[in-house]
Amino acid sequence: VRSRDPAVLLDEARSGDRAATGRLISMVERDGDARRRVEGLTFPGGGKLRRVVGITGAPGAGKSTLTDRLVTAARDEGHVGVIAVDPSSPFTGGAVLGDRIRMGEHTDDAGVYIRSMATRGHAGGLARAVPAAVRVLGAIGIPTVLVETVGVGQVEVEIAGAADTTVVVVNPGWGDSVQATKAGLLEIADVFVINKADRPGAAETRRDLEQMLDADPEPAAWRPPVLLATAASGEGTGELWKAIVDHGRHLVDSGELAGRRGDRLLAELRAALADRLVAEMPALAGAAYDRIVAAVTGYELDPHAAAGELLRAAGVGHPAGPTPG
Ligand SMILES: Nc1nc2c(ncn2[C@@H]2O[C@H](COP(=O)(O)OP(=O)(O)O)[C@@H](O)[C@H]2O)c(=O)[nH]1
Ligand SMILES: [Mg+2]
Repeated sequence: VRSRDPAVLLDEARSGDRAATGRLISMVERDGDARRRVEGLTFPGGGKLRRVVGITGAPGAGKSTLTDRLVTAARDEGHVGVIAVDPSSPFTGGAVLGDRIRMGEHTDDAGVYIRSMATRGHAGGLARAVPAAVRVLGAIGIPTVLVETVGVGQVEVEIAGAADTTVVVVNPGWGDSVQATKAGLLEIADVFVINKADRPGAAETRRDLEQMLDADPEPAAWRPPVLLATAASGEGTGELWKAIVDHGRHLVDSGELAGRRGDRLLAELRAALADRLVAEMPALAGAAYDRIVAAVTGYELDPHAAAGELLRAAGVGHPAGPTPG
């Protein structure tokens, strides 16, 4: 029986044992001690990632087909990891097979690690597990990670935003009906790609997107290029990879890479702190805990004020104020 010790698994994963890699990622998917140990072991190594690319867009836009093409392009630089968070992804068609997800020609390539991650319970957990899983891949020596997500919900956009470079995939005709989604995706896009350019309307969609970028009142130093691609045939996908590499160079040269990664780590720190405070508050606040919770559920005290009371009761808030009841 294989050891479940994360340190042993990490050694095995580093020497190319994909099953061990899968075990480590399964550990970070589940909350608990094992996850914290894996995080502790993989954190420094996870910082060595050269490139984390998010590929996001509506279901059916062609994200998986594009990702498959990008893996081929990225292989020139070394090993590649793929994390597919898209539940509609064909990668996940073999979910019962666990990690052994079918992905075109790459299945037999030992330099490509493909993994699907599903929303287990609440989607918020996934937003935390994905960056941890990406760090596992970095820590075992994979320099390039592609993360496919459906860019619809807030959490998905959050996950997509956890990449260094975010590619937003749209199709010809996109934008006619999705005004609301547009704004959110515009905000996170470093590169736009209009996939299925073999269909009519690609040029119009490109013009539409360029106009929206022109209208940006505060244009950033990097203007997202708007590319056309036909993932099905591979046309335009080499240019897409080149745009990703260009953006990566911009991030390094401008110092923005360190800034973005730092911001993300701070967000993780805040989330972890909030989790721990919530979990440990009953013990910290002692007898006051139940009383304050009852005051909230009884409509006597608003949740914000109650949070302040709890911090005071725990001895970590501002000096004592009046407590309810
Ligand atoms: N016509 C056309 N179809 C494509 C293209 N790229 C992908 N598709 C098809 O679009 C469908 C959805 O693709 P998929 O990659 O699974 O999209 P995802 O849901 O965004 O991951 C599949 O049937 C693909 O074969 C393309 O460039 N042109
Ligand atoms: Mg997909």
